Amino acid sequence: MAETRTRYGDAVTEHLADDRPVVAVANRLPVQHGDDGWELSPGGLVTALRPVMSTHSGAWVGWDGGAKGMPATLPDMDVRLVPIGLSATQIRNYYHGFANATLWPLLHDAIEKPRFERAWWYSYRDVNAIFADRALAALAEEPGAITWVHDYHLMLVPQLIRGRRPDQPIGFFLHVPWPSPDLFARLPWREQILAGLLGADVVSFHTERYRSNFVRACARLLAGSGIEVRGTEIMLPDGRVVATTASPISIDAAEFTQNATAPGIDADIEALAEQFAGRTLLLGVDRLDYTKGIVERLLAVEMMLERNPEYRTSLAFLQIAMPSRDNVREYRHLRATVEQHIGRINGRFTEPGNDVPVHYLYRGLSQQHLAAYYAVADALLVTPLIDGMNLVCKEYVIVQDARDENGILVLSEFTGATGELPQAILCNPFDVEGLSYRIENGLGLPAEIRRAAISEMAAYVRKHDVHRWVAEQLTEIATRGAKAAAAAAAREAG
Ligand code: ADQ
Repeated sequence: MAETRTRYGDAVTEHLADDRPVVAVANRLPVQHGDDGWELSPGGLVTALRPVMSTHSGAWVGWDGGAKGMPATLPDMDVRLVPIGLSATQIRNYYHGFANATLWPLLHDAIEKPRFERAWWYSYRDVNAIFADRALAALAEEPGAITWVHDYHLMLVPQLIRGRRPDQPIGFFLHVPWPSPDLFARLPWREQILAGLLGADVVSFHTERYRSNFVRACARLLAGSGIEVRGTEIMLPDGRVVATTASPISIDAAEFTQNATAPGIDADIEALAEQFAGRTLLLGVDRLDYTKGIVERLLAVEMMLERNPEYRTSLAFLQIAMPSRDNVREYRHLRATVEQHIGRINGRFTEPGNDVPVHYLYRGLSQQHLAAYYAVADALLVTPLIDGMNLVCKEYVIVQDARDENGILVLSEFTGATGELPQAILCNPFDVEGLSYRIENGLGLPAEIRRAAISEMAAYVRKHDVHRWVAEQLTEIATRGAKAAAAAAAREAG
């Protein structure tokens, strides 16, 4: 771990303008109990925040997930853990309800119908107030700290902190898309959510489109409240200015490169190469979520098998699905649907005496195991119907490049990542037949072209890695916070 700290430390200080403490506020605390005791949990947000937490002091405020006996600080880091316990009713109403069955589908273009329940909203308000109280208590112990609030679970927190700490630098980052104002307008509590976010000095999104959707929602739904939009800034009636930015998140490219070349991975790769020997391997890696286009991907593979009988023995598709939110009915339904499709496809196309064409793992894997799968896959199919960013595609190009491979990345145009990785084979997953042809055509590209695309995408991801994202975010929050405090002091004096 000491070695890890040095690596992150070098990478972060290279970018970082200041080293003030950070109080991060996110739905979940980033630790879990593993075989060797408490460890950092996997997942996009933890990966993103880990570098800053290894070089900054501060605190992380989040739900303990019901875990008992959690350590007081992050393993090997100078960051206090501030655990919040939630009742069974709060978990049902705030988390499974408002966060995952109202906001998640609404913010993902309502591809599943959002459910609106007043009891869920009241619980969301209450739980956001608890998070804000705990963040304020943590801030009292961290003079000069920056507050960094994350994601759709906590959109009221910036305003709740602002009300009690007018001079506090506050940033908010949304990890999911922001839909068009027409869609967002369906939310019965839309003004409250917008006002909650406008408590921050900086509200950030992955892409320019989400940012501009948000600003347009403010202009339209808060018209008459005295706000004024000027470019990317929103002027509030009390004189405060809220900046909005587009800041695509990324991965720790150095860490994935290291995973791809670590001792031990060769044995994993060899085992997989043997398992899929003589077959072209297509791979999907996702949380099992209806936004990820897993069904469309399966149907596209089915069409390929239908059109090309030789593929039935020469091609394999492996879907690795991480269990997710199985307390929400849409997710249980999705799992059943995915497993039905897999059963049907294998039933139709497994040739006697041969392996099945579709392989399926329903579990989380270690980063190193995942790297081995990325290394051997001839194609990664990233086909979300909508996805704020998507980190899996960035992980794949880094591992492929580190292993000098020439796999293809088939990437949905409805991911945030699409704007950053134009060398991918872009696809529209709603057009399942078109998707099946895109995959086929991609597999037919000459090796040098595929290799060049991987290498260009990897170079981009290495340059725009998560360390740079963290540094830019914190610098922006600190700068904007200082400006706001100076403006407030001037208003008071004058
Ligand atoms: P997610 O929807 O969770 O994140 P994604 O960005 O793809 O989606 O990140 C998933 C992470 O989980 C990746 O790091 C991946 O390696 C890991 N993972 C997936 N399947 C796994 C498995 N079976 N075992 C182990 N690890 C697995 C949300 C938004 C995204 C946004 C991120 C970060 O929905 O759009 O990119 O936050 O902001």
